[in-house]
Amino acid sequence: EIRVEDDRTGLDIETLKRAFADNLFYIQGKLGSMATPNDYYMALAYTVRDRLLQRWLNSAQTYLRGDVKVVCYLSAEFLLGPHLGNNLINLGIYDRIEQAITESGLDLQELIAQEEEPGLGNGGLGRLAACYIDSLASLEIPAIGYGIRYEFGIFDQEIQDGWQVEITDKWLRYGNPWEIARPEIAVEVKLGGYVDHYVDDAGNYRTHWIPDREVHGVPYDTPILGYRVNTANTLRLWKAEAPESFDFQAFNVGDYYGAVDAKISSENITKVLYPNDEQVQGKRLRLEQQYFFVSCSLQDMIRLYLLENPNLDNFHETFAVQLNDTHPSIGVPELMRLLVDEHHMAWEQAWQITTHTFAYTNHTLLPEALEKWSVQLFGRVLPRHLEIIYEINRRFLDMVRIRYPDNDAKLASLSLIDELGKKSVRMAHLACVGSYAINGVAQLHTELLKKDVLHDFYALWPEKFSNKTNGVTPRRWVVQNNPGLSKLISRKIGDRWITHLDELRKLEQFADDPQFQAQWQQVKQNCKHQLTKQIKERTGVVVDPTSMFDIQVKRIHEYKRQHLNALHIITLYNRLKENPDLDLQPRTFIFGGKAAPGYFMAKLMIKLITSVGEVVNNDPDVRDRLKVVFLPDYNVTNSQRVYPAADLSEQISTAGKEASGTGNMKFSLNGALTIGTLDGANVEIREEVGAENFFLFGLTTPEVKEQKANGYNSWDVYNANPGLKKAIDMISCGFFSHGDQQLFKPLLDSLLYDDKYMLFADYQDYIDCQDRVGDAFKHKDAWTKMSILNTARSGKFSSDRAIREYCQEIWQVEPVPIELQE
Ligand code: 26Y
Repeated sequence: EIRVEDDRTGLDIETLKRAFADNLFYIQGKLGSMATPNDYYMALAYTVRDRLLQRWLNSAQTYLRGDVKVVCYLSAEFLLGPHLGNNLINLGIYDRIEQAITESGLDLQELIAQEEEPGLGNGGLGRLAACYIDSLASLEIPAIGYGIRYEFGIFDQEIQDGWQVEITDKWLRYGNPWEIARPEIAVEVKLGGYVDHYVDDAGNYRTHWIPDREVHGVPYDTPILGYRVNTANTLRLWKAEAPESFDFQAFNVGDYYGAVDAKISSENITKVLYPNDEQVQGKRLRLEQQYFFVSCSLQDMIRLYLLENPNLDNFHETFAVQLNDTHPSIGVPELMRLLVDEHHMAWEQAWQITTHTFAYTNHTLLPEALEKWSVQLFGRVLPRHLEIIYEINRRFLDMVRIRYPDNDAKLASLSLIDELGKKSVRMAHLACVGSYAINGVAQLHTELLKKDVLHDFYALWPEKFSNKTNGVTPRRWVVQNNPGLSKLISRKIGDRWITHLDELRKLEQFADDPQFQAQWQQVKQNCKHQLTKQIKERTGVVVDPTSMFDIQVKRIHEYKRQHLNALHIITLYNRLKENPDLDLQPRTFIFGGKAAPGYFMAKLMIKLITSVGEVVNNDPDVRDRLKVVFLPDYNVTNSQRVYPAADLSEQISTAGKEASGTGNMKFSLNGALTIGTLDGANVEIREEVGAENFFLFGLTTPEVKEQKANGYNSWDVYNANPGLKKAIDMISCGFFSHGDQQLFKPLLDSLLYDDKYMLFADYQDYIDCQDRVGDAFKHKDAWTKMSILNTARSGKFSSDRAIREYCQEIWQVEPVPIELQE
């Protein structure tokens, strides 16, 4: 019997080659002779997508029909990174596809490199959402990711004359083979207008919201395949469209342009991702974005629920809705509105359901990142929601009054409305009141939430609070990005570590084994070679792959203190100039990261780094021992070669400022040692890998507080520390700016006369610690042992572990394996 494998599902090499050729011809409409690399990429992407559709449809059907609880992860950001390589790995067909592509006369790596990554996020919070949906699928948990299909994601960064320049991210330009639009289940979202209250014929109080604008939300679905399982969950991103292609009424009275204008204004809602993280701007369009995607998502859940249930009474038993920070917290009054106004449920019952549906993750301690909306703006965009928030607040404060009689200060500090200054809605308070669970993202962060930022809520409801330390997916961050290391590990301990990352502990026994150490060093060296090549291609700078790769990649922020790192470079430079014979470990300092376009100080930090680089890299006295590289356009794709190549990971934020950090975990997993403060998850990384395998420096959170209380004065520190003074004076006198003494003045003034983030307080300890790092790096075997132990002991930082904790302790959901019937 001849078995003809289906072109769209078959996995043998011949079928894969034929499917690839078919897609090139029938989907891209190209012959091999005219195909571009992108055509080949698209043909391959469709070949792979075909092979996961069965899993995707079976998963969706199982969830719909079965009596299962589904996690809905609501996030304004999903920083996914490219899909192709990841899907090949999760499907387990990487090698076969590689062979099929090679036999077709092409290079798989080149095709993979064609994919424009969906950069639908800023940084940590968005990337965390991407790791979490990977783990949810890999753990076979029924889940839907809900978010926004931004037409333009995070901007592309170029460096011109040492400054950041922003370029529009046109990621959809050549089409997106991974998404499927579902216009048949589009929903309507209202905006603006006013509210009517009336009594209906049966004597019920009813509310009617008369909006002044309506937009359609069209879902675009992307499959999220788990690792070597049949589960393929859905990421459902909403695009805003005008309700009609244009407004016929306006058209008929002759206002064609007016009609098209209305269409443009509707579609504006999902045009572009706001590129600032941890700095609220309070823009109307941003509020519209948040409401738009949350309303679409909740309406979608209700639609799905009513397919199988007669009413909404047990909605919360089917859906656990996680709020990724306060960005989707408008969901609390929106679910109340849908239940009470649209489905005519009593307030008390609706509140019961709402407060058993939502759970809230906080991601920040910075006051400037806590969302507040002016009551005035809020009322204009969401008049009904403002009423509902006032009613939630009234009932909430009645409860507070019983708990704290005659305590106006308590009422003011807990209220959902900030009455000081410009009246505003506090979104974190709304999220706390509307959720049954509240969590921070690292132990220290959760403690600080309980003690400071959300202290009053903790006193009210201690049982709602818990910690869920962040994690990252080992599939992308080790298997995909570091194949050399993955193969070495699997040869030693098998490959169960990919889904049970704690098994990396089994590497501990080889940490002293000279042969294993040599192999480990070889892998690291290969990765450094590859990054060296990429640095040359992308910046023109030639670096020495045997030097220590000292790397800081993350968004540019004052609290993350990239400028402290720069002060260390200047200090080393000065030492070498003073003493050319100094026995100094050669180092390559690598930076990467974007600054929010409106964050002047962050942009100046980039200019400082590139300016220091220009001097250092071109000075023949130090050239062979120090190099400074600013890698432009740091994103998921460009990070791929970075983590595997690192010797040293810079995690140097002011203690008490970084909620968790996740880059720190990616570095440690890939065998980099960390130099870091006791901040965020650094604390737990150090606990896991052992204090002897971690370079600790800097003030602790209580010490920072104490110094500030005792009148910390950076000017005095500057005058008392000659090394620091010299570094600062050089910047100030124009040594790095062709004599321009004005250029860096704003940055220097902020350090000399305020130093909010305590750079000067930590300077000397940082320098001393870096000296220990330099000494340690000279002893190759001891360093390699520490590197192995970092990897071996980082299993805790898998997003699988984090997601298991969310499932058990917050969502109460269980795995639902998917059958793969043909
Ligand atoms: C409100 C708006 C301006 C805003 C937009 C984005 C506010 C904050 C953000 C993003 C915050 C963010 O990325 N926070 C990071 O979350 C990571 C995942 O939990 C943490 O590891 C990291 O410490 C934290 O800074």
